[in-house]
Amino acid sequence: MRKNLLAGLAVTCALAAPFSASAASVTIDGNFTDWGITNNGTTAGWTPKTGINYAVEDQSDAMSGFLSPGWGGQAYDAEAIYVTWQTKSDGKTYLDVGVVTGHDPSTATTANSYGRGDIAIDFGRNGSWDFGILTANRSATLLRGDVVATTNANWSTGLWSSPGVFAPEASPYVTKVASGTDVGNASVAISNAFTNMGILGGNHWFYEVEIPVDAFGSHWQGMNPSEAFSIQWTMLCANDIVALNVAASTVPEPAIPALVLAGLAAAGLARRRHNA
Ligand SMILES: [Ca+2]
Ligand SMILES: [Ca+2]
Ligand SMILES: [Ca+2]
Ligand SMILES: [Ca+2]
Repeated sequence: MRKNLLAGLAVTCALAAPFSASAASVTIDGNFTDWGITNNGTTAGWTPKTGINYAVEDQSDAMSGFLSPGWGGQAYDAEAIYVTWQTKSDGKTYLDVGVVTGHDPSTATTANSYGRGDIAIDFGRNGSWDFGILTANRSATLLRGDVVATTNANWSTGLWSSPGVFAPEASPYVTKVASGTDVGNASVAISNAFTNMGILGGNHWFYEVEIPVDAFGSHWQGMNPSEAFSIQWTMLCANDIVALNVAASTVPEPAIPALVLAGLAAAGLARRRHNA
């Protein structure tokens, strides 16, 4: 009987495997329509497809341009971040990240303007930033698309020590990778400017990034992260930050529980019939 039950589960799991591969399949091309995001001038346009973790913080030039922790209005508005992961036909799992911002990616870093920052990931959510994914070349060897293993000392930080408090020497907000160990290669695409995103107006840009999870070592086991993580993006002043906390298993995989339950029910039914 027990053998039959296990055999039933094995069949069920085999059936379930293809469904667990992906909460959402996206292509890294700078186009956000595959995420279910729509620039149709509505608040609902920010909402992605089911199974994608996301946070939206769309702001405008109102409130004297205050964005928290800094100022700058739409030109420094970090607006939304999206996260999902998928296992592709090559058998490898990839973490996919999307960011929408009002900050022009081509903004130069000068006396009073600040360029784009990198994506930062803190596995374990313990305040230690473990990886950066580079959106631009940062040194002779740390280049756009590199996945870099870091400690907090490897990161540059912003202008603010807390919301509204200008204190660059005491800023806790990580912005770009300055040094660290290159552990992998991500795909990075950045869109051209687009409009009609949400209801607050302005120009917007979309960053689309895909990271092979083997770069994360023990922080990722098989198809899912082995621990909760924080992920964020900002620009080099950190005037505004979009961040998301992701639980170790937050991507809905309804096909698995349903099929496992069906398998258990079938196994139970078989056992009752056998006993009868
Ligand atoms: Ca895309
Ligand atoms: Ca905005
Ligand atoms: Ca914002
Ligand atoms: Ca950490």
